[in-house]
Amino acid sequence: MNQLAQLLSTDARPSRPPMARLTRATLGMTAPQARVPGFGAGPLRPGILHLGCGSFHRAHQALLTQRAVEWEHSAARRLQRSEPPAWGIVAASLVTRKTIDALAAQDGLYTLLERGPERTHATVVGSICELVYAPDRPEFLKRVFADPAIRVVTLTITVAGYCADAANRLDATLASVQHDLHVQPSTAIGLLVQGLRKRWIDGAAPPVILSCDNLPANGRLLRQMCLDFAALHGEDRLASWIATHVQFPCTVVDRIVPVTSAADRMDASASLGLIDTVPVCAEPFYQWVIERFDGARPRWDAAGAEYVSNVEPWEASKLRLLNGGHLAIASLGKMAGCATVADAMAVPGISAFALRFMLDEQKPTLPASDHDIDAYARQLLARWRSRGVVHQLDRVARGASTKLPGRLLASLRDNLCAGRPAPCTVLAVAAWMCCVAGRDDAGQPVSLVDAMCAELKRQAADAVNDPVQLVALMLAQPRIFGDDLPRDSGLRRSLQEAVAMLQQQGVRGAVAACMAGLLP
Ligand code: CS2
Repeated sequence: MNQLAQLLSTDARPSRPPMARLTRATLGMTAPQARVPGFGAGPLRPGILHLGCGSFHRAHQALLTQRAVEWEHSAARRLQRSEPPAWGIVAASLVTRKTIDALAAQDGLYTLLERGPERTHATVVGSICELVYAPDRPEFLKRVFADPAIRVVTLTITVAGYCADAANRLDATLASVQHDLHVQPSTAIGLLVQGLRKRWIDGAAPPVILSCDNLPANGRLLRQMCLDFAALHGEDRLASWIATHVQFPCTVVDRIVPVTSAADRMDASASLGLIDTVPVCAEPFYQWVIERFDGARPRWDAAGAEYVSNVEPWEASKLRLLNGGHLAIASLGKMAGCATVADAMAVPGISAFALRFMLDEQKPTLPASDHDIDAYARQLLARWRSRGVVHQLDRVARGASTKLPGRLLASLRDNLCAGRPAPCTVLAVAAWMCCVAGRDDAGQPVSLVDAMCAELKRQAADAVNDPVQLVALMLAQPRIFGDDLPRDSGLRRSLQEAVAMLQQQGVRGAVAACMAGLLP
């Protein structure tokens, strides 16, 4: 029996009463060192629908919503105003039911462990007021969407959830999109259009749709996907209503949120004095930059979010330095046999490599702004090196083929066009290719969860020792490399050299060669 199961078990410690489960009824029993929602134990009235109830949402938007609502409640008390607006979150999961069921057993409550280098703070988050596993309750989800009380719909559905093709249009060749169009909606895009259609028919105001995924121009992309879906469904008038009336602000979200481990579950339960089977943990840092929009919204700004007129400078530095850096570190780190980001950062040469990648190759591709990119890059090194959170490389590398275009290849293109060499980026892309081929420096298998490239992995395994064939196979994937990069013979050669260097010298040797200017 594992430790948590022992805590849950009634007969494991007969002399002590078993620990109770975290619920709204037991919230008052929480140990004093844990913060609890400042608005009391009862569920908030719904105001937000969230699609994609993963740990990132729970460590980020759900926490900031809690803080915003706490702020609104205390302002209302201070000013002796009536009850503040309702901003409870109806959290829907579209693909997995496990977390939803576990959260439902805790009335939507869970612990957020914020792990700094020295201390961990535990906060019970209570902003989720209802939970739904969408495939089980499609009618309920429709009713929630149609409810005018829902003024904002937020999304964290991962890059793949947008169903976009290489040209950033809805990929109608996907089976999920075909199913949505001809049977019934189950993707986020299909569900959004279904919900918006109902508001349109009802003559009701639409909610604001807020993408919180790490994608370039995430709001504009989401809008395009919805317009394409409505058009493909033969609903041009709906598409034009969406185009005119629905706001899709762009956002930039940032917080490192590792996979919750058994130790986190034990820690959360120990700091609460109550069993919590679904805590989340995160680094202390968080950032949320939101393009200004009209209409009601929670006071997320009082909780640390920023409303700005143009998110582009934040977006570019976040995607290219943080997420691009992460992907580079994950690909090299996995090849070096490391398990976590902090482990990879400890491999000789990787820290200096990461800094050069950010300052020499990513920074020149960023739009002009007054952001201090050098300070940002150094702060990132500290965040990546921190052993406060255990951030698994497997998680960063998950779905890498969908992350590569926005995080590494966009800047590579910019650098190629400007005639600037980008050896660190080339080495990072080569390391990803070697990961797909499936053997690390020690000849051990590399695990890479990437639903979009299962077939590619099978083919790459045959090319594991042949740089020319491996690079050719990879570049022949237009979904990842478009049709311009494969035509660049200089890039092809650079990638072949980098792959060969990784195969002969391993990650340490290849990174050293790159830093010494020996890789193109
Ligand atoms: C990571 C991100 O897994 C990944 O792709 O780069 O999840 C990263 O941790 C977050 O964007 C940090 O805000």
